[in-house]
Formats: sequence, structure tokens, C-alpha cells
Amino acid sequence: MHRVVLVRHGESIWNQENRFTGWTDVDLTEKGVHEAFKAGQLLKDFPYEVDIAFTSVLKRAIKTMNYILDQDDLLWIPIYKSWKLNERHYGALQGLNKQETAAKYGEEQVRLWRRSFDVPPLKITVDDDRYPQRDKRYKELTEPEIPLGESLKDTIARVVPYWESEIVPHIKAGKNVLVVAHGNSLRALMKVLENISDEDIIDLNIPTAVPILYELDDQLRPLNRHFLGDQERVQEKINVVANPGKIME
Ligand code: DG2
Repeated sequence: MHRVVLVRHGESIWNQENRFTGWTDVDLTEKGVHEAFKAGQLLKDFPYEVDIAFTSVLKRAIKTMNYILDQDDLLWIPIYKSWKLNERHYGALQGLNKQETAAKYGEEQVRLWRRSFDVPPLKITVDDDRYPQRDKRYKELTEPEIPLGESLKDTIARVVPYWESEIVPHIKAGKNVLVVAHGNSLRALMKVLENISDEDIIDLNIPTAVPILYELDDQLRPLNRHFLGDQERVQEKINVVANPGKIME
């Protein structure tokens, strides 16, 4: 049996402020740091040690991964970072408050932007400050790879090939893998892993810093998936992600 643990980063400053974040490199809040420590402790009780870890090039995920590994005295294990595990690029929505955006464009439009399979957000243009190639960590991206605003479908198109070529070989070699990423890059992965339909994916919300343990068969089909920790607390966190407007009330 193979094991993979997926973790969304702890609460970020823009999660707290209820703003679309995407590729904006915001830090964790104090609560987010605390959540990451707790995730590390949950993994400490996990009977199998993580052997190798993967994360994005965004500090909220990198720091969460480091806090988790530090709790488990595993900072020494191989760690790989890639932009392909970044959050979806939220295009011209990046920086906007989610509740104000719903007031301007309507709840349904915002729901489609956030959770639908193939509706992309409003796009940025190349002269926008948010254009990825202004940032040196994205200089290596080829023209077709540079996102201006990604749907979940677009996100799957970069996350899944990375999963298949860089992560799956380690799983097949018997390693226990940790992936620390983002709400939508993890939804992309989970959609494909669990074969979730384009319609049903709208209901999948990923809580911050809750380890999601998959046990997989030899074909890497999930035998089960389990959110670690107190299940009531996990559900509360899922509700916060599903209804971000509520944070502001
Ligand atoms: C959030 C997800 O990404 O937002 O980009 O705003 O996981 O990096 O905090 P994350 C963002 P929603 O799709 O849940 O609105």
C-alpha cells in the first residue's frame, strides 16, 4: 500500500483579510503558524514517517511545510519546490476582497470563479504588475506556461503532469510523500486522484493545515482518504473556506 499526505498551508494574511490571493506571495498569520505546528503534531502521531516532501514556490506553503517537518524532526529529508504546485493564478481577481467582489458581480459569479471546473477568473494583461514574469522566480516559464488567470482545468493541466513525472515515481519506489500546497492546486490533484466529476468538484473545499491522508493501491487508486484530527473542527474549517464571507461577519 502507498501513502501520500496532502496539506493546504496554514491561514495566510489574505485568507484572514478574505482577499483572492493566487500567486501573490503573502505570509502566514500567527494563527496560520499555529495551525502548521498542529498539523506537524498530527503527523507525528502518524505511524509512518514522511520520506520526501514537495511544495510550491510561495512562502505560505514553504513555511507551513518547514513548521510541519520541524515538529517531526524531519527538516533533513529531500524537499522539492515547484511553481507547478502554486495556487491557481487568480488573474485580475488577485488582491480583491471576496465579499466585495460578490457584492459587485453577484454571489453566483464568484462561486463560478472560485469553484467551477472551467470558468477562468478575469485575466490580467502583460503590463499588469501581477504579470508573473516580473518576478525572477518565474523567469524560466515558457510563453504558453505563463498564466494570466487560471480555471481549475488550467491548474490541473500543470499540477497533474508534475505529479505524474516528479512525485509518482517516489510513491512507486515505496516512499511516504508529503505535498504542502494550496486550496485549488490540491483540488486539482484530488479531482484526478479520486476521479471527481466536473460537476461534483464544485463542492470540494480544502481546510487550512489539515493533513489529508491517502492510502493508495498499486495502481495509485485511493483505497481511502482521511482528514486527520478532530472531525468536528475539520468540518468547521471546511465551512469557513466554503463561505469566506462569513469570516467578515
Ligand atoms: C486561496 C483560495 O488560495 O481561495 O488564492 O485566494 O489556498 O493559497 O489560500 P490559498 C486564494 P478560494 O479558491 O478558496 O477562494
